[in-house]
Amino acid sequence: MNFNQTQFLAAYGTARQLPPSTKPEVVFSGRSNVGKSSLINKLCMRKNLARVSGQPGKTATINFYGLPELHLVDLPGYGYAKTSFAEKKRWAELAEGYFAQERSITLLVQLVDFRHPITELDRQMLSFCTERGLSFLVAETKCDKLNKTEHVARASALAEELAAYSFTACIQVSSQTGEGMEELRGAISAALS
Ligand SMILES: Nc1nc2c(ncn2[C@@H]2O[C@H](COP(=O)(O)OP(=O)(O)OP(=O)(O)O)[C@@H](O)[C@H]2O)c(=O)[nH]1
Ligand SMILES: [Mg+2]
Repeated sequence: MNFNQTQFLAAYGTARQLPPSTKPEVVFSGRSNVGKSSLINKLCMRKNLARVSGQPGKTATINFYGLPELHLVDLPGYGYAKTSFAEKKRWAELAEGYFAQERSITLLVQLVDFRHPITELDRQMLSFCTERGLSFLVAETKCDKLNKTEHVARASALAEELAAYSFTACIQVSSQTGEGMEELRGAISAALS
């Protein structure tokens, strides 16, 4: 699959606007600022395909990116503390609206920050994926930010935090160094076949 041919397709501000699935969808979910947009850029070997920002809550729409074989779906991030009630409602409408539809979700990539314990909202999302029987994998982001000792400690702690959920793979990734990208591309290709 030629990930570098990915093109931006559209941004949707409400779930109602979403067109029916026309291709298998690979969905990226995770809390605000965890690195979803950065991961999509690195995965596709592109600098500015998805908007990245140090300010959480950058992606406030559901963004679709197209490859010949599939669509990549960038969901807005959840759980940013300073988000207003109205914005939280908007997130819920978008994300819940997306999952309430009959969509051909081939794979969900759940991003969690490698450095920190998973949050309550991460757990809710992981439970949702597990209960719904979605095929999903966990991408542990920003793994470049830890030294070797911290890395080992977090890897085993995170394995315990994630033990209750039925994901198919767990991949340490970095959008800085590119770590884990080949594995992630392989998992996406495998999910399609
Ligand atoms: N060091 C490091 N920084 C990263 C990595 N991934 C993302 N970042 C940084 O984290 C910040 C947020 O990244 P985004 O990709 O915008 O995060 P997002 O999940 O799309 O955020 P929302 O759109 O708000 O939901 C940016 O400053 C990125 O440069 C990574 O793997 N390593
Ligand atoms: Mg984003």
